[in-house]
Amino acid sequence: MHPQKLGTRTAAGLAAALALATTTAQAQQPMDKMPGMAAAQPGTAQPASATGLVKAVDAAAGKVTLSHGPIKAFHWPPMTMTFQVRDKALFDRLVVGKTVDFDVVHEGGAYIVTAVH
Ligand SMILES: [Cu+2]
Repeated sequence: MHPQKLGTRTAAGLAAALALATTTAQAQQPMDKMPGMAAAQPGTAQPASATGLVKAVDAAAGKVTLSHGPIKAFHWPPMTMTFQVRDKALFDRLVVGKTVDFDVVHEGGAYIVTAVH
């Protein structure tokens, strides 16, 4: 047995394991759910305008799924995603299959449709 060598090897192994754990933890930082959305500015209360095709509505849950074009204010590419809808009256204009212009705000970590044109 060579206790000193063993000790050195174990310490080196531990350091490597710690380095790996740190890297893994950094890789698991919470991100926005959709690819390409990580650059969204948190707390952007200014409404952004966009155009989207209504894919699905869930009025009871207050949600709409839109296939929207790029939203520069949020640094978003075109994508399909679900938004919260602020006012249930907006569902009158959120009809599946219809293309709408809408305003969206980023508030409290959620993306909320505030107007439909
Ligand atoms: Cu999106």
